Amino acid sequence: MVRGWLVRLVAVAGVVAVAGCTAFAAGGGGSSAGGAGGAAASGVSVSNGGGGTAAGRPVPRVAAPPLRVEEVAGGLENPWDLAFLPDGRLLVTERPGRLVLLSGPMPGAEARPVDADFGDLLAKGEGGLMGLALLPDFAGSRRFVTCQTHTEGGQPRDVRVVVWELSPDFASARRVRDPLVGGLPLNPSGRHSGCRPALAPDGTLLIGTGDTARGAFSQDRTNLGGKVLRVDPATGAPAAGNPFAGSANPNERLIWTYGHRNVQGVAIRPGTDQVFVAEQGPDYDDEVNLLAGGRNYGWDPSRGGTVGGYQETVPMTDLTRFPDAVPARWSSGETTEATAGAAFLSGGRWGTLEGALAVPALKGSKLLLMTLAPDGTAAELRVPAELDDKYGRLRSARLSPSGDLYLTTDNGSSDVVLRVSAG
Ligand SMILES: [Ca+2]
Repeated sequence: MVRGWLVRLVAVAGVVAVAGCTAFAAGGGGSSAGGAGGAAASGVSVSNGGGGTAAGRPVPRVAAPPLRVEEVAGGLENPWDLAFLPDGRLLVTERPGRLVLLSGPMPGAEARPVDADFGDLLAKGEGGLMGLALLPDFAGSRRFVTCQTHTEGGQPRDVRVVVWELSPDFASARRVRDPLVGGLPLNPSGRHSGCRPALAPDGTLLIGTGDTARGAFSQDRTNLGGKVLRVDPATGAPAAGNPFAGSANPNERLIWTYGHRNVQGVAIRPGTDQVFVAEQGPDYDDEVNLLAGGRNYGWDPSRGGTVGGYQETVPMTDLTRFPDAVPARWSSGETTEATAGAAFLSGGRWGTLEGALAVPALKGSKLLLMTLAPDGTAAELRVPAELDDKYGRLRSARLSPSGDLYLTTDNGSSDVVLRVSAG
């Protein structure tokens, strides 16, 4: 992993050529959780281990304002994603293959199962029932999409996006289009299955996918793994304006961006058309990326097809092999947090955090709050004490219509949905 980190450093230095590179190369080790007190007042960097890097420079880790964190519902098992229904109820996916309805958005909400058939699901490792998004016409159609694994004859087949319709009494859901988008690769182990859907302001459906821990998939534009796809949510067809719309290959026509490792967070910056994704690095360099259609994000564990297997010592953004690859807007540096979701804070009540990108972390068991420059580069990082190693692994982040942040934990059998609001 150290070798990979150094390779990445050299690659970044070669292109960005920032004097600060030396400083953060030497920085290392140092502050883990907490310890941002003095630095917060002066606004100076703690260390690379504190705030990660952006544009080749350390990101200052500064103190976070107080937040209120409440448990909305508990007793859940690996809740992977959630969505806010128009009447205030919440729909939650559990990775083993269950849909759950929460009676409301506040603490004390009742959790009830929604009857739905997940008999074809492969619930294994990181795979199963994953991301969830309501379709724009949900109020009338009651339709939503999920990302889920699929088996045929008991054999792992693919990851697919399925359209469901919720019954009028909220008690059941049935598939109305299966798949809307299919053929995303699936590793029988479930590893790196992605998969996050998100509706963009232009009405298209974005789908962040995983490379399934296969070396060649991310750079192969005929393969749907390690990509962000952009489709028409009504048909599953390539969205108008996709960068490879003229390709003879039907998979390539679905692609918005490629060269990703395992995209699990997709968030649109309020008031803009900027789409940010969070993906996990191997033992270094979790990334937050700003998407640009048609661009390569530089992950290639096959080293240009010169090696077999899955060589995770390559850089998360290999600017030597791919000089045109897009550097990350934020990188965790020499350690990883396992960034697993993304949502922007908005609504007017967040004070200094208004507009920040919230990124929950699994391994890091914390919430990262990033202030971004207009070009998306991370400018400051905050880790609120209320969400630093207090609830275990944090999976997903979604902003409610009222502007509160909802998180899911991902610890196993006694998981919770959290409501986070300005303190
Ligand atoms: Ca990258």
